Amino acid sequence: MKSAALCASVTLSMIAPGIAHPEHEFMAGLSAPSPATVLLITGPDLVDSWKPFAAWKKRLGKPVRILSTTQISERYEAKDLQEKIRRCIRNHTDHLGTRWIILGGDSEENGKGVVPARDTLHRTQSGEPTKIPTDIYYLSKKDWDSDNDGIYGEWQEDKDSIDYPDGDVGLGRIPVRRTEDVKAYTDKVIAYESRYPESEFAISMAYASSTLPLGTELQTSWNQKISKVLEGGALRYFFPSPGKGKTFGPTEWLTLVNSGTNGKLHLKGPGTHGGWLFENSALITKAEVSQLTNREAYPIMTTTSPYTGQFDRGEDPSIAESMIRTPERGAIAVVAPSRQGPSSGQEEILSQFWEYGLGQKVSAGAALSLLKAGMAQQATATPSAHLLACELNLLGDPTLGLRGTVPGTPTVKAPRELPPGNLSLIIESDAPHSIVSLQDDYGLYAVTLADESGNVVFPLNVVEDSTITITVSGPEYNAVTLTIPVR
Ligand SMILES: [Ca+2]
Ligand SMILES: [Ca+2]
Repeated sequence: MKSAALCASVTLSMIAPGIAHPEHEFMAGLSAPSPATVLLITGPDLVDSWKPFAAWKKRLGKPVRILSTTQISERYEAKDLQEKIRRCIRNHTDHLGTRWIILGGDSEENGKGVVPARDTLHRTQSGEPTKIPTDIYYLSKKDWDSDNDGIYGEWQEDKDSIDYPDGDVGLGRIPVRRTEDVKAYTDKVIAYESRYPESEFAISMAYASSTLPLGTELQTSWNQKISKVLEGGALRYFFPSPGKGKTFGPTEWLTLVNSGTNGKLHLKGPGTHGGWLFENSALITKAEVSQLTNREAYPIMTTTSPYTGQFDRGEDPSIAESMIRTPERGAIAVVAPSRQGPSSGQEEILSQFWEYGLGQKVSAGAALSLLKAGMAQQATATPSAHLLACELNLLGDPTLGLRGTVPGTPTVKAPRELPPGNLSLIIESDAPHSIVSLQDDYGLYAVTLADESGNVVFPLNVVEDSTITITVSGPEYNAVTLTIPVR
């Protein structure tokens, strides 16, 4: 069977107005053997499990290359797996047009787990040496071990070989262990990108504090920052205020998430690996997460609560992992510290995640990278800022947009069927500037942007008895797919 061909002009003439981190940058890698906008690294046993996720992302204009740690280990020369992974990632970001890195597996201490983290050396506030899983190492141009002693990220000895993300590439870890975890997370991503609530959910943010009243100064500061980037939206505060008889405990927290009204959550307060801590030692743990009922209304969360994002422990899951892994409930992505987290003076750091993600409309992964790029100067100067840059992680899909507007579901018109041969396929929608992808059964693939009327023309050669699949998507839309038989 002859495979279908596309006119080159379609794929080469694309523009991406107003998108700071364009979905289409993989086209820069056209000369590469296999352009991969997204590189997903996982364990050999989970490669097949990730394929439906990759197929979904491809429809949305983000082709995914899946590589297993075994393949990377075989193809790259370096002294250990983590260094091979770093070199593989740099090869993809420097030469193959890759814009997002997904670490598609959990990590455990001492270089174990599905996708092991690189542990780097730090000192705690009391001066004790401590190792921290450092996923930004994987974006680094350098190897974090100047003195070549196998101890990475030493403050003095390795200083010359430590660097920070520049904001161009987004990275996230989806800390799954089993096929069921991958399936559950894939289902949540598809819901987030195609069935996102068409309500105030997108533009409502809740800022919750589990044990302390929030000061007016902090509220004013967040109001100023968030109101600039969440147009027409609302920021609401939740905290206990005993003087006014107001409580905010696990019950209120569950109600908050279950209400399906706040698509963005920030949580402040004490925490542990296993849960968020409230007054009177009450906890939100994995057990409470399993009782949530927020099906298909999955928020993006940031939290400054210590250890809630400690993905690398043998004991599993941490509370942030429960939030993203639990099927049909919880969150779609969580930015959380893997260790102590920000001091009270640094508490506002995560407001920048929202400012970048909503203000510059970049993906979750790029928003965290930009935040860290902004920290670089301080991190180079002070160990505590360096530690913070290493311990804040995005757990979840880094390619996701933060959804700063109420999305709509496009109405898409296309021919019911097509005759084989050369033709101009016209797709009409009510979705201006949407991302339109086209695929057939034989590997044909093109992505383009709809014009301001929502229309696209694909000049192509279609093959008899095949099926053309069209998907219309975008940051302001719920993705719609239709299929056109060729007869
Ligand atoms: Ca060293
Ligand atoms: Ca874990």
